[in-house]
Order: sequence, then structure tokens, then C-alpha cells
Amino acid sequence: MTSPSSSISLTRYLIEEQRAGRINADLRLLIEVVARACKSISIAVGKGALGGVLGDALSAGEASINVQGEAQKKLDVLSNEILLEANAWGGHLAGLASEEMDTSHPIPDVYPRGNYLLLFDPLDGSSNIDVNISVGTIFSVLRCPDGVTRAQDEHFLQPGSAQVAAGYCTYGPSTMLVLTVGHGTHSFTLDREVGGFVMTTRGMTIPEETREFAVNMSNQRFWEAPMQRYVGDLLAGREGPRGKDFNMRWVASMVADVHRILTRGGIFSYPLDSKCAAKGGKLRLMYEANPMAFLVEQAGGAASTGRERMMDVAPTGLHQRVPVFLGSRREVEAAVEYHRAHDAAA
Ligand code: AHM
Ligand code: MG
Repeated sequence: MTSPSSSISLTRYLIEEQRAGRINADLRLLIEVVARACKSISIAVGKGALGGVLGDALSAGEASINVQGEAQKKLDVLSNEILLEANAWGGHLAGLASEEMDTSHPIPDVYPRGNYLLLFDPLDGSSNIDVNISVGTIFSVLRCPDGVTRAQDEHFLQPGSAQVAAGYCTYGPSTMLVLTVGHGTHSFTLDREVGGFVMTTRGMTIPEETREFAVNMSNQRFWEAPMQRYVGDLLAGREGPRGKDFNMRWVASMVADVHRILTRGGIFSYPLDSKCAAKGGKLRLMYEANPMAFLVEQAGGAASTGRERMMDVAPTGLHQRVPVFLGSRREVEAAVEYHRAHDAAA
């Protein structure tokens, strides 16, 4: 990891990537527009109760429910609108898809269309909004298949390995954008006085080994056998088969948990459990697991469903859910090995 590069703005980094032939002008514009939308979301999140943005979104007097069957917060809806509005007119997109919308969103006819598809979770970690704990925006960029100008849901169903860019913005004590265009993972911190993102880490690197795990332990009794065994061995510490003591952290905002892991290592897991098994898992492949997997792999880490490399999963639905294991490479490999051994014995 190199030291902070205070003079490199996000704009300069993107222009240099364009000059190096690693991104084109449309992708540069797209990322700049997403970053600008994230700044607006950061301002709304930062106002908290003073901005009147906390609490549940209402629709006809009732709690508004999204396609996931989850109650929407006012900030979920507002963040979705900010991203949609910001990205509709630029001419770089053929379509958008969001956690908060049942189907993909075409670019309005009044605007030109481009070659990219943008997917996002506008405000991840919604359960933390009302308690002033970090939340974030996650996004993934794909190429629209050749010859398609009006993207439908099916055109978004590409594996994570097809992503051309991915990132998240964390709204914590500071607002940070973490980005990959396939050449390393870099972090940018929002300079609130200037109003721009400034590179603070070029080439984030996740340590291969870790002594820290992140999982919602309250689901333990619902997990599959290999997960029970894996975490049981972590908890057994120095006296157990792993031979070392582990620490645990769980923010319940994936963006915040992954940001910690990109910064100092660790393994993040939201495994299959009997409550979410029918849905395939809790977290969504297309706009949560895949972009995080791209960022983590670009930082030297690994991401898996426990049985398959995350970015190799062939998607079947826009809102498809998957089990998630990601972070320090050796630890992800260890978790995968517990699943492999279990499946082989079965
Ligand atoms: P959301 O997109 O509705 O906010 O849900 C995703 C979040 C993740 O950020 C986090 O890792 C997980 O759900 C927390 O789940 P739980 O409350 O079961 O611990
Ligand atoms: Mg989410």
C-alpha cells in the first residue's frame, strides 16, 4: 500500500486511466457522474434528522415495500432517485438496474443511449440509517451486449468477471469512494471543503492471512454444517485446529464491513442459512456480491459463494441472492475447504 496521494483528484486519476488506454471517455464520464451522485447522497445522509430524511418511506400511508419484500427507508428511495436522475441524461448508459426497482430502468427516449449498464444498491445497510451508523452505495458497470440499445433485464445477466468497473461509497466519519476499473483498487476521500474526491490510497492490498471474521452470529443455528464447523473452529482459537485466536466485527452494513477488510484484512461472510435458503442467500449477486468481489480480487483477496468463485456465477435473475465469503485470500480458501470437505463426504 502506498502513501496518500493528496494531489490526485478522482478526475485526474480517471483522465490518466483514459490516457493509458484502460478506460474510454464514456466510462470516465459514467464514473464521474456516479461519484457526483454519491456526493449528493452523502450530503443527505449527513443531514440526518435535520434533513427530515430518517425513517420509513410511505406509499399511500402504508410502509413502502421493495421487490425484495423489505420495507424501504426514506433514504433508500431518495438515494435511488438521485442515482437515476444523475445517470439518465449523460448518454453513456443503455440501462440501469437497482435493488429498489423490480425491473431494469430504460434510458428515457429524450436522451441518447450509450454502451454501458449500471447496477446499484443505492443505500446499503438500511437498518443502520436511523441509528447514525455507516451506510453506503454499491455499484457495478457492465458492457451492454453488441447491437442492444434498449437494455432489458436479460442483458444485465452477465457474470461478475464481465464487469468493467465497480465501486462503493461509504458514508461514515468521512465519505470515501473505493473504485476499480480492473487495474487495482483505489480509495478516494471526499474533501468536503473543496467538494471533490482525492486519492488517499493507490493500490489497496488485503493481507493474505487474518485473525478477524465478520458474520451475523445470531444466525449460527440456521447455518449449514460446514459453516457451523468453520466458525466453530475459529471460535476454538489457539487451542483449536486453527491454532490462533480470532476477533469478530459485524457492522451489518456490508460497505462498512468490506471497507474494514480492504483496509486491514479479515473475512466477511453472509452464508446460506435455513431462513434464506429458499431465496439462495441474503445478499444480492448483481449489485452487492459481484462489485465487492471485483474490488476484493483487485486488492489481492478472494470472493466465493463457498462453492464457486463469486465472479464465475452465471446469473439467472436481476435480484438473485447468493451466499458470500470474501476478504483475505487464505481465509476465504479455508472457508471454501470446509464446504468442499463436507460435500465430498456427503
Ligand atoms: P440492505 O441492502 O437491505 O441494506 O441489506 C444488506 C445488508 C448488508 O449491508 C449487511 O451485510 C446485511 O444486510 C446485514 O444483515 P443482518 O441484518 O441480517 O445482519
Ligand atoms: Mg444492500
